[in-house]
This record gives sequence, structure tokens and C-alpha cells, in this order.
Amino acid sequence: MAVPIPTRQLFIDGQWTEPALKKRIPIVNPATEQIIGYIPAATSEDVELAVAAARRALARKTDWASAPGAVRAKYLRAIAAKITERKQELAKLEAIDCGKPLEEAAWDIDDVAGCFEYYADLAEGLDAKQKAPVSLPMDTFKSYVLKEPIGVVGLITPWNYPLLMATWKVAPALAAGCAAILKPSELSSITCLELADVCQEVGLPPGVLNILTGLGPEAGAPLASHPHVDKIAFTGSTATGSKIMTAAAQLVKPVSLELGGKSPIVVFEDVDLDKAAEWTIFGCFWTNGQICSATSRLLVHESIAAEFLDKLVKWVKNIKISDPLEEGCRLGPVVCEGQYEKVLKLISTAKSEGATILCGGARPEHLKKGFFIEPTIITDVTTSMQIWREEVFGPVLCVKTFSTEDEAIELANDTHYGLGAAVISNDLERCERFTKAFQAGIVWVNCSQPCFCQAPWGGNKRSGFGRELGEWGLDNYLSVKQITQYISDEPW
Ligand code: TXE
Repeated sequence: MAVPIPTRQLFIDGQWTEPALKKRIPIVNPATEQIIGYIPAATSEDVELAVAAARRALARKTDWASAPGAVRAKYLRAIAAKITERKQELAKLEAIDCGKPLEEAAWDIDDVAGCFEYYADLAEGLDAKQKAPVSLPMDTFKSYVLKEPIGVVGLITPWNYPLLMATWKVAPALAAGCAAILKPSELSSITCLELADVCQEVGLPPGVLNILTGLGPEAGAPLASHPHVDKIAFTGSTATGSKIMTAAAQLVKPVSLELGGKSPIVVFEDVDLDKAAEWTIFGCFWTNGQICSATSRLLVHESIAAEFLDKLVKWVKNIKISDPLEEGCRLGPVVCEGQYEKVLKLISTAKSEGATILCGGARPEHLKKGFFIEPTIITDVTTSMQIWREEVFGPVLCVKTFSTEDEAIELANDTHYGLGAAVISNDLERCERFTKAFQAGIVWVNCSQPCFCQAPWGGNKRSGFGRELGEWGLDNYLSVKQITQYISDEPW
């Protein structure tokens, strides 16, 4: 099934713009290892143009920022409608760019449209929330609050959910009245460039959204350190998040960071093992484990461990691994050669440290090309092993057993990360104890990974700070202004 890759330029000030240095980056289909096209590579000169365009968009008399929320909502809804119209095409582009099964990619595109719609609603609601009165202890003063757009925002996103992660930032930023510069991952930028096309089609005012594809150090870093970018929102690795925070700190620029994870799933002995197995598999192997919140550390009660692991192994052996465009594909390749090597290295290090590879651990025999890795389950893991401590971002589940609740909590929280955590048990009081004890920003009870654009998303510890989605996502792009007036009968 050949999918034509559109040839695009950078999107600056509403125009397709050749990158200043005319550089391009090859797009590699991770399922075939073939170059299937090129994306433009922005550098600091292009960042300058995009920042200037975004500032102009906010400086115009009838500007984006001061238009009623209902006006911005109209554009967001038009974007959602176009995305829905182009769903099949966008899903295919996503599948061949980052390797996720076509069906999953299609769900993502639905979520993208849903997220634009959701923030259209919040943009409309924003008008009514202006001038919210603050109650004061004396009536000689009155006070109220204005919520204003932060200004020009830089949005730097990863490769695992290319268009969806971009949308989690673009939709609330635009709803709030900010002008944005999006820098998607160089590993999967195709659909973000198509978002530019959609914005042009719906007539989004020039400069409101600029899209710069390119490498992190060449395009992302100048954006993060730019003095006229008022805020940076980032999703990606903890290492890069730390660099971005350092750059932002020089200018005391606000940042929100959604970083890596090493999330636990705790399975008790009182559950239906088939249902628990399904959530465990989904929680770790969905999107090939390339999810920041993947529940990649399984803690299973010792009394059911053997039977449960047996079920998991049978399950993963039935997962269809193939080209993401193939009918029924459940697991595609990981995103690129570097990620493929990183994941295999982590598996071989675990082995050399004494862990047991219960299943998987290598390239599937039937696939000679592409960055495919079998779903892998690793046991005999100790808490000092790299596989227990580091984010793999691939189809790898590591397992430990526990005997008491206290032990399970201690193991669950034994990580620098704090993004997600799941508990599976029929005892809801116990679940309640876990929801309080987990050191994580997102807790799932009797499930793993469901995500709704109404609910806050983000982590603690080295998984970052700030929350995306819901009202919290909108607040990321608003600043709060206090207005206090002295009330007096005497004239001034
Ligand atoms: O991520 P990076 P990479 C983890 C995962 C993965 C590892 C490396 O473990 O194996 O990170 O992936 C941009 N200034 N996650 O290298 O570098 C970059 O161009 C400004 C977890 O792809 O964090 C891209 O747009 N920007 C994760 C974005 O940052 C810079 C998702 C993310 O890239 C930059 C992705 C710089 N100096 C990877 N350097 C998650 N938690 O969702 C890079 N970038």
C-alpha cells in the first residue's frame, strides 16, 4: 500500500518557507528502513522568522489574543473538522513515519480532532471567566482577575504520538490566545506539517501557528533560549527536558515538562487473571511500549506469579508483529535504528546482569528488515539493574514479585520517575490505599493507560511538572492578572 509523502517546507507566518540553510532531513520508514521522503531542517535563522511572525500575530490591532474566545473556537473546530475529513490519510502517514499500527494511528487521529473540539469549548468558556471577582476583607477596595494569554509559546514534542502530542499543546495554546511555534520530533514530523496545511486551509491568521521541523540542538534549542518566546512546553526525555529547563532558567522563562517514566502496575491475587493480563499487556506493549506512561514494571503477588506469567507469555506470543499498514497488525517496529539498538542493548545488559528473558528479546524471525523487536518479558530482576531503573521506551516488561502491600508500594515507588502507576485488585479499599501511596501524577485503578482530554496529565519527580489536558492544560498558557481598585466617593 504506497502512501504518497507530501513535500513540505517550514510553515512560517502562514506561508510555506524554504529553510534558511536549505537543509533537509531524510524520513525513514522504520518498517522497511527505506528513505521515503525529506522534511525541511530549520535552524536559528528560521526560528527568528517564526518568533517575529508569532509576535506580529499578537501585535495586530484585531489580534488573536484579544479576540473573543468564540472566534478562536471557530478556527479550532474548523481544524478538527478537516482532521476528521483526512483521518485515513493522516493515520497512514503516522503509521509509516513512526511505525505504529494503522488502527492505533487512526485512534490517535480521532483523539486529535477530539482535543481540538474540547479546547474550542474551553476557549468559548474563557470569556465568561474573565473579571472573576476576588472577595476582599474590606469594601474600600474591589479586586478581580483577568486571565490573559502568556504570549508567544514554543512547543517541543516527541515522536511517539506525533500529531497527538503536538495537539495537546497547540490546541490549548491557541484556545488561550497565544501564538505558537511548534517544533516536532525530527523522527516523525510528517503529520505536523500536514497540520500546517490544515491551518492554511481553514484560514488561521498568519503567524498564529508556525511549524518548524528540524533537529533538537539546531531548531529546538534556539527556540528554548529565545528571549521573545514567553514560555516553553516540552514533552520528551528527561535529559533534554533538563537542558530546556536550564536554557529557560537563564531568562526566568516558565516551562512545563512532560518527561519520561518507569511506571509500575501492581497485580494482586484476588483478580480475574485474564482481565489483569489484558491490561498488563495493553499497559506495556501498546504503541510498542513507546509511551511515557507505559506500565513497564510489573509487580505481581507471589502466589499467582507463575500462572500469571504463563498467561502473559501465551498472550504476547499471539501478538501480530508486522508492517503497521498490514491488516491486524498489533505491534510495529520501534521508531528508528537508534531506538532499536538502545532497546536491544538494555535487554542484553539485563541478561548479563543475571535477569532471565522469559520471552522475546530479539528481532522476530519472520521479519528480516525494519526495526522490529519481539515483545519481551524479563524476570529475575533486581532493583539495582538498569532495566528496572531506566526508561526503555520499547516493548519490554520487567517483573518482580511481592508478598505484602508495603513491599509492593516500596517497589512501585522505587524510581526517580513519577508519571503513572496502576493497581489491579478487587479490594477497592486496598486500591484506595494505593492511589494515596503511589508517587505519581496519574493513577489507574483496574486498568492502565486510558487517557481522556478532560483529565489532567503529567508527572512528579523526574517525570516533570505542570499538567496538560483539561482546564489545567489551558491554564498552562494563561497568566493571571490581579486588578485591584480603590473605591472612594471622593473624586480623583
Ligand atoms: O528524545 P528527546 P529522543 C525518551 C525515550 C527515548 C529517549 C530519547 O526513553 O529513548 O527519550 O529519545 C527535541 N533543545 N523519550 O532523543 O531528545 C527533539 O528534537 C531543544 C521519552 O527522541 O527528548 C524532539 O523534538 N529541543 C518521551 C524532542 O526534543 C531538543 C518521548 C524530544 O526529543 C533538544 C521521546 C535540545 N537540546 C523520548 N534536543 C516521552 N516521555 O514521551 C532534542 N530536542
